[in-house]
Amino acid sequence: MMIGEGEEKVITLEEHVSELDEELARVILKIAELSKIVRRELPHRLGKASTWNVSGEEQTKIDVWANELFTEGLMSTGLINQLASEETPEAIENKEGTGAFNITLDPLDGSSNIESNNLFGVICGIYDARHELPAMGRNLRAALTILYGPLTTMVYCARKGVHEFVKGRKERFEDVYALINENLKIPSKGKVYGVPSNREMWLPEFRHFIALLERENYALRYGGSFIGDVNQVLHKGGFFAYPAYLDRPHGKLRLQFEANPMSFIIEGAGGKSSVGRGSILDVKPTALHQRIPVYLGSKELIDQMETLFAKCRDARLYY
Ligand code: AHM
Ligand code: MG
Repeated sequence: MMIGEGEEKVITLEEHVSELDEELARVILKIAELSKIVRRELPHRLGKASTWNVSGEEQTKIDVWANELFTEGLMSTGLINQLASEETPEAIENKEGTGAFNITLDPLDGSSNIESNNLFGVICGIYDARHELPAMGRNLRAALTILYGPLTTMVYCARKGVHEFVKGRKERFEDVYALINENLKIPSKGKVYGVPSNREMWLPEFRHFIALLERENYALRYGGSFIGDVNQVLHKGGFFAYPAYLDRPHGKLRLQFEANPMSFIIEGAGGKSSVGRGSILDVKPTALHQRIPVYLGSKELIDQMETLFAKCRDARLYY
């Protein structure tokens, strides 16, 4: 359901999450608050940090600062038992052992897009504390993404549909996330696809599948921002992949920080995720920062892709 311009009633994120368990609602609201601080601070913190994260990627100043902000902000709630961030090698533990949740955090995914003012955002996974990190995506209690684009939007899924909010929908709600889409459902086929470059390193079956999409006039829309690229698939239907490559069989994206929360949202909206054969959410993790090939989107397309892959014995297709 799209909330129309003429509607009088604005439903805030705070009102919407009041249906959830109170502690879970508090964590989601805390992340929303922190995301607004990052939005405000962005223009003041441009530039490279001259440091590298655990995956060997150069960090921006805002990567480092946002990571500290989110980590301190979330741990200070007393609701978090373990917090793992894409930006730090190990998970942080709550010494009191009081927290109800374990959190995975990508505080600024796609931050290499900042320089050119393209899309990036926050990705968060929330597990009950009994699921120690690294955890299986199927055990997620909730996941959310925040997209810093022309609009600042937030999508959350807590096992009861996928809902989208925008910051500043009306003047008197300038600093508030307000509902714009409730129970988003991803179209079963779709219109767009997004895949990264370096085609000569794609596996032959993947190349074949993309050729099929191109023959059916799917439009290529790839911005190098996982949240942005998947958000358009969520709205328009279609396909996104960061696939296995001949020289990088695990692709680029990280299971805990990127693939699991996004797959949870896509599946929550009636789409599918895949690791080549079967859902990403069923992958048993082996390491906190492990990478994994990611295929997700409209149900029909993922089914079609898996059928094609199944005809081939190449183990690299199956992670
Ligand atoms: P990051 O976590 O270092 O920002 O990297 C993840 C980003 C994703 O948002 C995006 O899907 C991917 O990297 C793009 O990679 P590429 O530049 O290889 O297309
Ligand atoms: Mg990332």
